[in-house]
Amino acid sequence: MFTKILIANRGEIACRVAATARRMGVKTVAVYSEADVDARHVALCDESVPVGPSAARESYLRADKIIAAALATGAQAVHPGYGFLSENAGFAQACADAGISFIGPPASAIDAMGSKSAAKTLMEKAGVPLVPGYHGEEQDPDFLQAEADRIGYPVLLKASAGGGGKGMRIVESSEDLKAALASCKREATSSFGDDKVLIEKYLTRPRHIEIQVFADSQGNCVYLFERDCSVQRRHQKVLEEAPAPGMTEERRRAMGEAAVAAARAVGYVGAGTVEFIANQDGSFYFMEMNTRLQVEHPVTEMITGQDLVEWQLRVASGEALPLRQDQLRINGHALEARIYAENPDNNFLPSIGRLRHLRMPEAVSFSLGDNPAHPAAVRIDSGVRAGDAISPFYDPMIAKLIVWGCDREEALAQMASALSHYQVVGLMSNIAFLKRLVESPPFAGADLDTGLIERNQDVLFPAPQPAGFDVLALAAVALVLSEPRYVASGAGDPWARADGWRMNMPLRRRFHFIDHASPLDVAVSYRSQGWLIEQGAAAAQASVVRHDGSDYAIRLDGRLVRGTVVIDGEDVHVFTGERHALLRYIDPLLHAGEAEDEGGRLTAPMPGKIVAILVSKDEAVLKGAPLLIMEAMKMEHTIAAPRDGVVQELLYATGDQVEEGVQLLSFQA
Ligand code: MV4
Repeated sequence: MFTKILIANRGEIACRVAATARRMGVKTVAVYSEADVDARHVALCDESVPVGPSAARESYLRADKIIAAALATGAQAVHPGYGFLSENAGFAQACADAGISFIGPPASAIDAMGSKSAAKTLMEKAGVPLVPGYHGEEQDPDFLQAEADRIGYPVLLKASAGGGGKGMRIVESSEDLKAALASCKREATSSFGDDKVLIEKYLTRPRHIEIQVFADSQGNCVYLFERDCSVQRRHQKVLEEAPAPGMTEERRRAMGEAAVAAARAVGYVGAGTVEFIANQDGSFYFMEMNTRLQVEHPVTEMITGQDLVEWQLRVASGEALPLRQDQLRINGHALEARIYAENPDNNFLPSIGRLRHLRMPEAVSFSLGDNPAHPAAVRIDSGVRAGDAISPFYDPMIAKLIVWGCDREEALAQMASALSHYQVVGLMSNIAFLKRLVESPPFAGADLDTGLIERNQDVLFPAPQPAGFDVLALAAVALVLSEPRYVASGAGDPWARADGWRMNMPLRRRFHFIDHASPLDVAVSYRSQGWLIEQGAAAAQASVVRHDGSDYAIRLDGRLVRGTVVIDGEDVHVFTGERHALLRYIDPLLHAGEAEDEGGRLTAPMPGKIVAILVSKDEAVLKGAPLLIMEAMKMEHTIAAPRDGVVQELLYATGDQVEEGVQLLSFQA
């Protein structure tokens, strides 16, 4: 076994590899770009080497720098992870030439699977089923039309050099073929510099089912069963599971043996995935082979009880596969959801930012748990921690959430529950979308195909629901309790009392929220034991049962309501398990103050009494920090810092009456 490996990657897969290496007593070397100086994968490795600027092209994709780092640190092997250099035959060869083991297949196997039509020819020879079609050299339009007529419509034209859905045309009938062919060839030329196309029978409701294979350098090759990755959006996988729903033992063996034949045909060594496209009736055809470990490998680990990274290290160091085919079994069901920093309501645009608040369900990381017979119910593989940034430089995946259950139903319930307990503040995420997806009738009922998301837009992208009373009550209570006079309580200061004690009760305050562009007002009246909360026609007596950081349990007229409230500037996030509501908290006087703040003068917006001064002279405050509280007409109004700055002079004291328009304090930005 190696004593030291270099991990030529970042993020969750780099952390994933580091975790197994550590468990096996293998030292690790991280590489990192400028953006990743403080990244989790660097912290998890024993050593680290900088490899250049943030842009991947100048760092993680620089084979020369990665190999130099391996040589400089004495690493015997390089793990490429996925993406970046993982399927780069030139890199695999350069490692071999430098005397470093590439933890992956030989360069020749990567090359053989790189070209679509060449791979098809190889697979055909190996007896691997192909979609009925034509993938030869002859490109004469009349000939191709005759081939399409023979195959039967609809057919799919695919650019031979293409991939990922680019350069594809569905043709419904013979009359449309020539025009589609010309357009497909134009796109193939401009995108890939090669106008060669192939024709396939078009499968109307296909499933994406892939087989995990593993080969060693001694001629052994096994399959570790299948994963169903049909739930995709624009060729990006969203949910993956193992085993595939509806798979029969007979079909599983046929697909597994076809995948092993595919791997053997290219002299494969290491972890690989053979992708098939399957009809609803179960018939399946080879699509392509991914010559690396895949993002979704954990679902296979959970159902087989095997650590695939451990297998990779063993195989790369020359050992035989740990198990034979007849020793491999499927245990239970696993699902993986990819948690992304993106906005599902805006075309899944990546959402860049910092993870200002991150709460995860109880889970193991990068492992199967302690009991191989009963794997961990929840596993999270992530490359980021609370406070880390999702930058524009790399893939915006936050984490992979993996669950295991005795059967699919149990796994689905685990997934829904885990997603409910996953809280992210600071950027948009797809968590709510994933929850709707796993609970949607077609997914829950395993009615899977690659068009599932497209076809179920109404269920998956519902109109936003306005925040309910409980959510607004939690937000209002959290805002009251987060005010400095409650937090920084001083003995003898009546304003520090959380029980709502007031000299002239009752005091009624109004909170203005905006929820999906609709204003919502909540009135809070102080009572001896808590508050009366009113919103629209609803009202309830509220009291605090528990308050621990951002977690609240409040009683609303005898009902216990729990939630997490994260106040992030004017954004108030309320997590109740059921949902994540984002309310914009509007302090009208904060905004009035902005308008009335000229040259550091902060003026009273109305006549009233100063009831609390929350800052002292020379204190530095951040924009939006409450400076003092006025009371006018039995309502409290907070005067907040218009920007980051320093309090210079306090011009009034607690208890003073002030006229409208007088300067309250001076403030230096
Ligand atoms: C197909 C197909 C239907 N029939 N081939 C899309 C990307 C490329 N790698 C293969 N793709 C497809 N090929 C035939 N003959 C439907 C797709 C397809 C798809 C395949 C797998 C996963 C998701 C997909 C989403 C849309 C289309």
